[in-house]
Amino acid sequence: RKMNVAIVGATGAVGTQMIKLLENSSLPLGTVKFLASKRSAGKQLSFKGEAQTIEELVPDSFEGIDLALFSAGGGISAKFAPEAVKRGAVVVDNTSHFRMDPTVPLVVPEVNPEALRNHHGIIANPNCSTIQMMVALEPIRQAFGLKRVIVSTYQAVSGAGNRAIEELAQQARDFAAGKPSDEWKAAILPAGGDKKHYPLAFNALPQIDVFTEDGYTNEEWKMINETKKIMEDDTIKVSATCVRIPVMSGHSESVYIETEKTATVAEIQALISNAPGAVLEDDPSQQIYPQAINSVGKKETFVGRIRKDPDEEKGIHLWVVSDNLLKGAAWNSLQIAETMYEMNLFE
Ligand code: A2P
Ligand code: 11C
Repeated sequence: RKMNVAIVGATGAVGTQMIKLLENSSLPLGTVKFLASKRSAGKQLSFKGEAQTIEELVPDSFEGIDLALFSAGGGISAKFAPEAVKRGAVVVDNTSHFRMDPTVPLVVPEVNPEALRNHHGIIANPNCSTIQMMVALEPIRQAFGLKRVIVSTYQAVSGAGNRAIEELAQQARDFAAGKPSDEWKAAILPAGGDKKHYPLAFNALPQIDVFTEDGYTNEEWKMINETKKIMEDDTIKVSATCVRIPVMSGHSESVYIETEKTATVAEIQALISNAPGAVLEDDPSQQIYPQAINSVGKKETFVGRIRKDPDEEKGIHLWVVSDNLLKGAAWNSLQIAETMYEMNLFE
């Protein structure tokens, strides 16, 4: 049967990518509905070459919808995802709102697709920086065990949405025009909801999302908690430092791991080469390594700079890059829906 699909946040940085991916999806599409705020209602977006009018999101938007992909912020998901489920839709939610709810599967299809079987209408899409790390680490975990992860991220501004992209672009124009940096406007970054704002252009901000009382940010806690939930192992030690850099799209990560069994670089490279969703780009002699700009528009996660720690026999360093709007958000969400369809999980 045909599937009627709604995209919530259709005008956003992630929603725009969801629409593009849906045009080429393996799902048997019926109707497609684009939902956003009142501000966008009545405007048009193109779908498969035809104009489609954006509608204002209201509870009844979900009448007759089979699949709703949400990416309009946690507050919107909190309020409207239950409304969609009440009306018979399956929700794949790209916000952090439901992720740690024990009744909600948190899924990276390459890692824990079986968790989808236990859904109660809502499936959570993990945080972008977590997802790409899972794609790289799961094959290593399966073969050699995983004891510890220490990750530092270099995250692109598109993770913070369209207004943040525009803020960085304007600062770059101001720089080019010779305007001093204390005159650049910063109203959103590092975190829309926080008190102070700093320019990102030609800068690095060690804050993504707001701080918790222990000195970590929410983004760092997402990487820690989500890793354990997706890998279904609370004993893995995880710590993270999340940093925003002036890149438009493509998150990069320096990942240090300690495995249970000793592995060689060649063994890790072979695992990554054969891993679903991963691409090995690792040849220092030819200066081959993953780069954020090369990841844009691709669904895969790119892994390179694989090397042993000089002092820790079971320690390995990797550089992991992926398009945060695709595998980190829109593609992982749609891939969850396609996987559920293949598993016959839509009644
Ligand atoms: P709109 O463009 O109408 O404001 P981004 O992540 O790029 O900032 O995008 C956020 C998305 O969430 C946009 O599609 C935005 O729509 C949507 N959104 C924001 N607030 C609401 C709301 N109250 N109801 C529905 N959609 C919303
Ligand atoms: C960023 N990771 O790059 C964030 C965006 O929990 O879904 C996604 C936030 C989330 O800013």
